[in-house]
Parts: sequence; structure tokens; C-alpha cells
Amino acid sequence: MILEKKVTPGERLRALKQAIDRKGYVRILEAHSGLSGIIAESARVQTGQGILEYDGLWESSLTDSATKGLPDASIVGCDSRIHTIDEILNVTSKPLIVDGDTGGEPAQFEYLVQHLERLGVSAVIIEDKVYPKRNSLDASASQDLEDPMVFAEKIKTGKEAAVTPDFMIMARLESLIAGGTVREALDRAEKYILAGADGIMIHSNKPDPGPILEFADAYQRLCQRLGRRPVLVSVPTTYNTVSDAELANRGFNIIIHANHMLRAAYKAMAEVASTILAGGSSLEANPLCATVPEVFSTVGFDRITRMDRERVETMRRVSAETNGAAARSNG
Ligand code: SPV
Ligand code: MG
Repeated sequence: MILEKKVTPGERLRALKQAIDRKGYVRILEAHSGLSGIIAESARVQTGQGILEYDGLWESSLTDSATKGLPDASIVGCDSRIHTIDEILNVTSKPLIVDGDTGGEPAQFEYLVQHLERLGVSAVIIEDKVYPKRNSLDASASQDLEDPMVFAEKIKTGKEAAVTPDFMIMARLESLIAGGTVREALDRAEKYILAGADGIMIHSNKPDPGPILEFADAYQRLCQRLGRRPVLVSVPTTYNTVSDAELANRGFNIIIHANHMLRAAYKAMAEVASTILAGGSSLEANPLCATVPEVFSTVGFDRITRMDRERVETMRRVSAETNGAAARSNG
């Protein structure tokens, strides 16, 4: 894939903040590979209000791990995550937000921040749980919260490690995931804002958006009191009866659809696998699959073969002209 839109790491990094400033809120879609990144980035829908597209991508620990056939439990290491991140950056141009899990210990977090900033990632979000963490969507898993002052120190360390103020470090509140209250989440938010967090993500694994919206209202008041309002982030996987526009109306600036590309691919692959097995040939699976030319075009294979043809054509023309000139000078 050769990008239509070329972008430097610095331009891409700054583009997230610029989009939030310009639009008030951004819509972000998960990617777990180069191909899913290209598909997420190039999605377009024509509506009465114009063409809709995503503002950026989310590199999720859940879907990066699942793509490797592994559980989201601090098993996939930092270098492997960076490999996936680099793969996505290599073939896309929109801003990328990285799920940094707990961020590890402060020295590991410094390394992560510096590496991500150098690559052109716009933001990293770390969650206030203890390492090794368990994915937040499993309500039966143990969800142990970090001491908020220890976590606040990690935010400070990350802010000091970043080279530019454009790279954003966001704190993810896991209080509701761990069975705590909105009040507890707000107390933690205050500490993380004072530590320099550029954003606050309030997470929930319940279908009821009530506590999230209650948090958003109280967050406005908290930020007024503190005189600073870091961007507010929502991941409405379980409470998706509320629309992105409604979340934005309540004060959310970043809305992340965090795992849908992986879940869609999973379902499609499982269906195709059983259809071919049952059908005795792949014929019945054709309507379930993208065509090979579609895949060729998406990953830039078409462009290579067109260049090959043009090169052969040029060589033929040059050789015909050279032969013609030689014949004329001999005759
Ligand atoms: C992820 O996408 O990996 C997340 C969000 O951390 S969640 O899975 O909802 O915890
Ligand atoms: Mg995660």
C-alpha cells in the first residue's frame, strides 16, 4: 500500500489535538493489523450532512492480543505491540491512539512514551490497575486497582519523558470496572488531572450508560473547579444504546469503538470456514468473501502490476526507437 495522503510522524501526532479543537469530538475505530487499519481509515459513508469518516484509529490490547490468538492479560509484550503499531502506521495516515494497558512500571512507561511519540502516535491511554491486568470487559475477572498516588506519579513520569506537549498521555479510570462508584472515579480523576493527564477515560462494562453520563456531568464541575479540562474519553462497547452524538453532547471529546473490526473479522472467518467445510467446495463461500481483486487493490498490488506494465511498455518503445534509428543510419 502506497499512501494516497502522505504525512510525517509529527503532522500525524498533532492531527488528533487539531481535530478535537476543530470539531469538538472525534470518532475513533479499532485496528489490529495493517489491513484493518486501511479499511478503518478508508471507510466513507455519504449522508445528508456530507461524507462521514473516522477521525483516527485505536490500537487495542484486546484485539492485538486476540489477533495473535492470545488472551488480553498482559501476555503480549511491549515490543510485539509496537510491531503491530508500526504495521498500522506504515499503511495509514490518520491519528493513532494506543492502549498502553497499565503502562508497566515507570521506567517501562518512559520507554513506551518515547517510542510512541517518535513513531507519530498521538496519544497513549493507561489504566489505573495493577500489572498484570485482566481485560475490563470480563466482569468476573479480578480487577485490582493501583494506588491512585502511584498511578499519578506514573502520569508525571510519562509527561516528563515526552519530548513535545503535543503527545497526549491519558488516564483511564477503572473504578466502575472494579465495582467502585462514580464518586471514587472522580476522586481519582482529580489526582490524575493534577498530575498532568491530557485526557481522562471513564470506563464501564455495564450496558447502562447512566453512571458514565453521571460521571460526565460531574467531570464538567470538577474541571471548572480545577481550571483545566483534559479531554474526556468514552469506549461505549457495552452501553452502545447511547449514540456518539449524544455522548459528545454530554461532554465526551473522544469516542472509541474499541474492538469491532476484530469481532467482525472473527465472525466472518468462522462463517466462511464452516461454509467451505460443509459445502465440499468454496463456491458457496464466494458471497461471504471479498474478491481477490478487491484485496489486491486495497493493499496496493494493482499499483505494482501497473508499474510493471508501464516499465515493459517503456522498454519496448525505447528499444523500437533505438532499432529504428540504427536502421535509418545503416540504410
Ligand atoms: C481494549 O480495547 O483493549 C481496551 C478496551 O482496553 S476494553 O477491552 O473495553 O477494556
Ligand atoms: Mg486494553
